[in-house]
Amino acid sequence: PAVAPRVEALSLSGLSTIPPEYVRPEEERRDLGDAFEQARSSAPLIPIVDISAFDSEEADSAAACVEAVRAAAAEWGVMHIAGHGIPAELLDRLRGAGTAFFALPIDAKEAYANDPAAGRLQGYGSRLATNASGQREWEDYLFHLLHPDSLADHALWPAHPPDYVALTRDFGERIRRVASKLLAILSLGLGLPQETLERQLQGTQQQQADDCLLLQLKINYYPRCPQPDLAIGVEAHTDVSALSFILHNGVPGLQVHHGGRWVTARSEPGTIIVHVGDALEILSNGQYTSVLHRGLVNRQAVRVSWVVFCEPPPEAVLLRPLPELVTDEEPARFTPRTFKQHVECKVFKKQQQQQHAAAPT
Ligand code: AKG
Repeated sequence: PAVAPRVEALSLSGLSTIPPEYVRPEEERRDLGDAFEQARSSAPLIPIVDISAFDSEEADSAAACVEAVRAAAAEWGVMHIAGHGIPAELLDRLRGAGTAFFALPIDAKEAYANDPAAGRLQGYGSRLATNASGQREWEDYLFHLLHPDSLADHALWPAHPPDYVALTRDFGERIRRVASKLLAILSLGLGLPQETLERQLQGTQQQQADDCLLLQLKINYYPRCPQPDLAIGVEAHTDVSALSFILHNGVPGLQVHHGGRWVTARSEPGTIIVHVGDALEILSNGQYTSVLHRGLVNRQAVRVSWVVFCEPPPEAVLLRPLPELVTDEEPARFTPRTFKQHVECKVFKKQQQQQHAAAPT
């Protein structure tokens, strides 16, 4: 298969001008820039919520936690969560394992190369231009299913470093529990019983041996970029997931769209960033906001981020606004669709827009 050039190789070649396929359209370039510079600008701060308060004996603390998560999910669609219960040491070791994989020579990483054109999405990759205008993103990544363990293909997970599999599997199980807790809090935030959202996302088949919520891991590796005002690491998008969880190596780059401007996420040690994705926006009939976000690059430091997408099963569940939330005043804002249909429709719409943008007028 045609192997995409690795952005890491380009960056290491010491080039001072990036190849034209990485140069974003002029309209998008207007507000791009070096992530370190953008991080210095004053901007409102993404809310930080301590979810350990949900387990408090005091009803007031638990209620305040529900309200804080609800407000962040509604007004921002993103929050830093503290009190998630995943030991800082495990998070550090997980980051160490991913960093050690990316520290391998490119040739060694190629042993894990994916091949999206052949339908093999899991593995080491770089985004090939799928659009008519042909732009690429300034990042390489490693992508694989994380949970349930019974569906994970550990042969596709890095064998180096040797603790990658055990650490990553442990992290997956713990993030799964955090997802359940957040879905319970978010259900209460909608004024519904706490099991509502998870039950809806899992589907109604009770007899399944496996968990129906899937977790996918994407480790993003953003090399240094000599022209960060022309390139982008990950272009602006909302996630198709129900929730996404993000860790990073402390280098700025993630920006979320809020109040008509881009806000750069700060490093809040010990917290995990959580995004509301499209699936939750649909179930909540728009009460929770699927946050538009993007990844910027910079001149001085490699950025690495770990994103876990928590998704419903592709076809077994119909995503639609919860009937309790649909009223005469608040009619359904979304038509029913499976997760798979939602993803396909989104990709199709984007291709159409890009073809339209690239077509001669
Ligand atoms: C993605 O991989 O979909 C992202 O949005 C990455 C965000 C980040 O690197 O912080």
